[in-house]
Amino acid sequence: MTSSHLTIDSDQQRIKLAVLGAPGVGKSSIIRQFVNQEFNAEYIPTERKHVYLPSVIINDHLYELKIIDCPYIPYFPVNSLYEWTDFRGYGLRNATAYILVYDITSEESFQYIKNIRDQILESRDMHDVPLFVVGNKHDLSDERGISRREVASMVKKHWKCGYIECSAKCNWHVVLLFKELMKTIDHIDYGHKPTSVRVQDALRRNRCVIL
Ligand SMILES: Nc1nc2c(ncn2[C@@H]2O[C@H](COP(=O)(O)OP(=O)(O)OP(=O)(O)O)[C@@H](O)[C@H]2O)c(=O)[nH]1
Ligand SMILES: [Mg+2]
Repeated sequence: MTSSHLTIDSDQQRIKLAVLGAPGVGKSSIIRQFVNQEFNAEYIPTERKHVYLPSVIINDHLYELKIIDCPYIPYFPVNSLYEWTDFRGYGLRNATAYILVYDITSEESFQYIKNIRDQILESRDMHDVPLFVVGNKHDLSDERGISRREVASMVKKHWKCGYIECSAKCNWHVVLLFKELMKTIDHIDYGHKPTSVRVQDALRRNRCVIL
């Protein structure tokens, strides 16, 4: 008889992931491929916020994800007033992590995430808030608009962010990108915090009863 030795932390973590990028780069497609294993070739621009709530296990820790897929935002809300007036209810300013998606065939879409990153960094404390850059539409590599090496070196060396190319269409590296991001988040959560801090975190979240 086989048995699973997986032990899951009872202190389940809720993680809010905001997926941002220029129109049509494949944000919704990546999320739907990850959550529902489906792909639609027809382009239907996202017109209102969608929330996806998959759970994942990484390093034996259970995380409840809240993935935010929102309509294209022309700029990141630099303060909560802007968030309230222009992007009400998107909840972008307090995300646990950001996935910045560009289309590898479009240099313009990379420029968009460059600007959004600058705006995010200027407007909120990004300590322990990972940014992950994703070059989508890898199946269209022949039409690549911007050098992979250039982007990868800038993102990894200078931005100090994770970088991955994927194809939502072919379901290539989609799971890997979430896995890599969750590894980073798990490391932040468990990797360098002493136990006492973790216990205090749990207490603050009211998830721990002292007996
Ligand atoms: N070839 C190819 N097409 C893709 C891929 N991912 C998405 N697409 C197509 O690109 C178009 C836009 O995809 P969406 O997922 O709607 O893009 P989006 O970023 O959510 O767009 P907005 O909601 O308007 O911001 C659709 O026609 C998709 O079928 C991919 O990996 N390869
Ligand atoms: Mg969309």
